[in-house]
Amino acid sequence: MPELFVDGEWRAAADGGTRDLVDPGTGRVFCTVDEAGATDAEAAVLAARRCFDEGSWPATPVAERAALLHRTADLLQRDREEIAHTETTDTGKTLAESRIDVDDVTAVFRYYAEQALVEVDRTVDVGRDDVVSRVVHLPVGVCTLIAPWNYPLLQMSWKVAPALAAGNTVVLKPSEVTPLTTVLLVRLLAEAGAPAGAVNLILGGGAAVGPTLTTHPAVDLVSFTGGLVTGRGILEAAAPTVKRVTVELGGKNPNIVFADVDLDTAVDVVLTGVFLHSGQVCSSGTRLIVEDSIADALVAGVAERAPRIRFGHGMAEGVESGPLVSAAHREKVESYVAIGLAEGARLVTGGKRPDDPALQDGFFFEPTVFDHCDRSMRVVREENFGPILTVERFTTEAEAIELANDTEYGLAGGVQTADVARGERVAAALRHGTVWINDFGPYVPQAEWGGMKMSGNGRELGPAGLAEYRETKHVWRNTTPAVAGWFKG
Ligand code: TXE
Repeated sequence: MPELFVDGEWRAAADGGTRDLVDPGTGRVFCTVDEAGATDAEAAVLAARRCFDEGSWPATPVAERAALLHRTADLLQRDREEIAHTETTDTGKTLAESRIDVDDVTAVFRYYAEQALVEVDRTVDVGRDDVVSRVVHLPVGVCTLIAPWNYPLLQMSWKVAPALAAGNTVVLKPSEVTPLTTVLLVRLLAEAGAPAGAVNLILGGGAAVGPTLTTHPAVDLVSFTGGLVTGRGILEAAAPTVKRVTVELGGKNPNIVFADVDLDTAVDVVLTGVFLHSGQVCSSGTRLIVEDSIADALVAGVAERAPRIRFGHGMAEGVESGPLVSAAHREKVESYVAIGLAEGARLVTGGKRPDDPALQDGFFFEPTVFDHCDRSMRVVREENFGPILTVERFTTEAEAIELANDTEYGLAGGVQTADVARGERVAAALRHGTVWINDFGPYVPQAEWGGMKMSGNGRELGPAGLAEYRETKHVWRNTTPAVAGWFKG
């Protein structure tokens, strides 16, 4: 079956384009998919526009839209194993992680099915008996939804579920590196009963289809998750037509550890925070900011455990971490190891590809720790999206906060301390969209997710994640029209 979905039909690319997909765990091509060009992208946008303007989806009663989301959630669970296997082959992440992703995504669809029904329209008391004033909410229109490769199904679902719940029509553009679970999701949405044109799918490279999807006058909103440079370009591309744009652009996330913590627990939190999914997480805790008096012990603890992380193909039993997503991405991560070394950071562990003969074909990279870093270093400041932990030291609380906020990003941060008041104080002072106290990483559908500063604008998840996809309109009705008498002539 072809992989592009336009106006309710599966089709191949107009120009016959295809792309080979590579299993990052083996380095081998495992399938070939259709690859769209600008003509297909435009067809998808116009199909979404027609569906929106003719009203089949926006006019569907909200309870029916919610029911479709619930049906999709049921289907995600029905196909959980197939989807998880596909995600693991496509991204390299472990099967356990992929299963968690499917369950999380299911919860997101259910959350927005319920959230869609929450009444947000209101009447306004304007202080006059002859006026009825209402504030109502409407779908924004045609939404382009662009997702990256690290959490393909999850990040697309954070966009699709609220967009459809609010009555928008959508064009999905997954990463060309990892498109397969989005294809499965679109199949399920169609099976669940999405009308033709409500959901459209374009696979393709950003440079080939991105301009059409982000500049076309028929598109009202662009929601993008990906890298900072691409995000900036999309904001600029969308500006001439004044589209609504929300972007989540990653982070360089601090994890502050005070000396009063239980050391073993702190080591574990730091390890999980930075090395999960080989560091390919936008909220990864890459900057360890540790109180000087325990720094040596904490770094030694992390350096002792990091090499024991069990690598392998994501599908293999007992594997704790998979490879990086591509050869090109591994080269980027390697370049940051070279940068760190050149900047004088002290390499404590890792910094290279594993020696294990069984890991030579996949894009594996060892968990890496750089000690004695400072914030002027590029390896500390720039997102490399790999398994690299940098260590900075502090002596006072104020210094820890200052270091943690000294980044152009602002997505997530953590503070580990036994002192509850201090944990709350530091959390309040951090300019990051999510702050964990004595933890690092959890999120829930009910709580907003997004960045401050150059980590982006707008929010996903939570009520705000639905509000992004709604227009607000004020309707004023004069019940007894009469001459105002303002102009006398
Ligand atoms: O991302 P891109 P890349 C960061 C991470 C990584 C870097 C680059 O640091 O090393 O970004 O990764 C689509 N118009 N993050 O190059 O280019 C593209 O096809 C429209 C952080 O893979 O941002 C894909 O679907 N779309 C991030 C999506 O944008 C365009 C997660 C993301 O790709 C486009 C991933 C264009 N002109 C990487 N060009 C996070 N926030 O979690 C590309 N795309």
